[in-house]
Amino acid sequence: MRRRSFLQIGAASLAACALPRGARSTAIAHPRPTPAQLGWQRDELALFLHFGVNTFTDREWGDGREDPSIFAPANLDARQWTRAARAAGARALILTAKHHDGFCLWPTNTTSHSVAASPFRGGRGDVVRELVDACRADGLKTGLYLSPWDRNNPAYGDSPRYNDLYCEQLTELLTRYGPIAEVWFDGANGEGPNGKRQVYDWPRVWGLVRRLQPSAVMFSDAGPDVRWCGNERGTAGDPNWSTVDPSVVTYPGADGPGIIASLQHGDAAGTVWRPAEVDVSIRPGWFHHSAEDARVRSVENLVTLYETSVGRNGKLLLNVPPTREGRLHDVDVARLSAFRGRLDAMFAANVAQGAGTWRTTGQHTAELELQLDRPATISLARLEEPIARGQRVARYTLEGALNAEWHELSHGTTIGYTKLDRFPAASVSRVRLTIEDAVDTPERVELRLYA
Ligand code: FUL
Repeated sequence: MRRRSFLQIGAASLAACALPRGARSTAIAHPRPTPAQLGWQRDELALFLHFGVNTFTDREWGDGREDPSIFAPANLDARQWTRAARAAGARALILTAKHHDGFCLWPTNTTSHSVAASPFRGGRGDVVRELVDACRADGLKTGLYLSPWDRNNPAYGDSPRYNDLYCEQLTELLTRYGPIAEVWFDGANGEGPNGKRQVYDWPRVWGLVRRLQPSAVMFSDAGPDVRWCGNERGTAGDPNWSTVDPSVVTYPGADGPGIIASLQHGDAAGTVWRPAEVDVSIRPGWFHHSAEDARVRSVENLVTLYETSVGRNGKLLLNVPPTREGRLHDVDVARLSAFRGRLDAMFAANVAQGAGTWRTTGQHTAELELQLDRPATISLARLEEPIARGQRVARYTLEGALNAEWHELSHGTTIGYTKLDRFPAASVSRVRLTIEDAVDTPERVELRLYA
């Protein structure tokens, strides 16, 4: 289910993301990530777990009228989820504690529409607790998705009353379970069971999370810490700045062409650091449907997702939905570990060994030249900026030479945390990276080269 149609990004909106003149002054203090944002980005991959009554009705969006008695995972094993996540090299898991249908996977005091009214563990179950415990046992971070849109709760649309209830739910989730690394605010929004539309109090919600879990990052279209990448197809924009103009997307669910462009590309002159999270499912749907068991993404497809998310300065949030059993499907589990195997093989042998020479050639330009130990055939480059000091590079060219003559391997716009460039295999003994434009004096870029 798509929450909005993806708007074609035309030349006009791309132009809006180009480097504006005003961004060129070194007097501007460019934003930098907080330690939490930095840790979030360095994790590279997290798994998303869509699980709830939809798993049992075979739907993508429940309408809130589901009977809690249908929630009956027979063999729920959160350690199976976390082991699969580890095998995939993921560092965090984010669970839909409540999806749009309003069914709560923890025994909340705010509504009877929860696991407490289900047969799961005899009505004494708590899926959030089981996830948190499993994550702790396997050294992973926990994240929680709490849908703002609630199609079950009668208070929804009665704005102040529902805002209180939503904050109470958040308070339960953020005080009962120890450290929570990420809180996920979905932008999908519709009417409540009473036909009313809700007016959210986002400043209150964000303030509450900050107070209860100061080290957590908050995701939404409007951040405040990490932003939606603007589509659910697994591709961050190119360019993709981690800096944004906060006046463009001000609340989750805002829509419009300028908004999608801003989510996809960020803004070179942006005044806040708000990197892009790329949420995408391993299957056509977000929830498990056995009819889709043969439609799990291939390893090649997952590698492509990695390249268009992490490889474009984003973070990959890959959804792998538990089945009615309460376990990840064998096909998905096998695909996850094969995916990691493929990535490990891809990055096993960096031929760019030895020190290169980095030269700043102007206020916004620089050059890195590497002499390889011996000639090598390469087809993949991994570029990394030291983003703890911000994101600076706006345009670059990568060239290689075997003898005297240089030829272009790739060129690009932003780099940020990581930029991955694939190009036709080329034999080289020297490689040169030219930074042609930057929003500030470029810092040394790390360059790795692979076959
Ligand atoms: C969307 C929701 O409507 C989908 O069901 C899913 O949760 C996805 C991650 O976000 O907005």
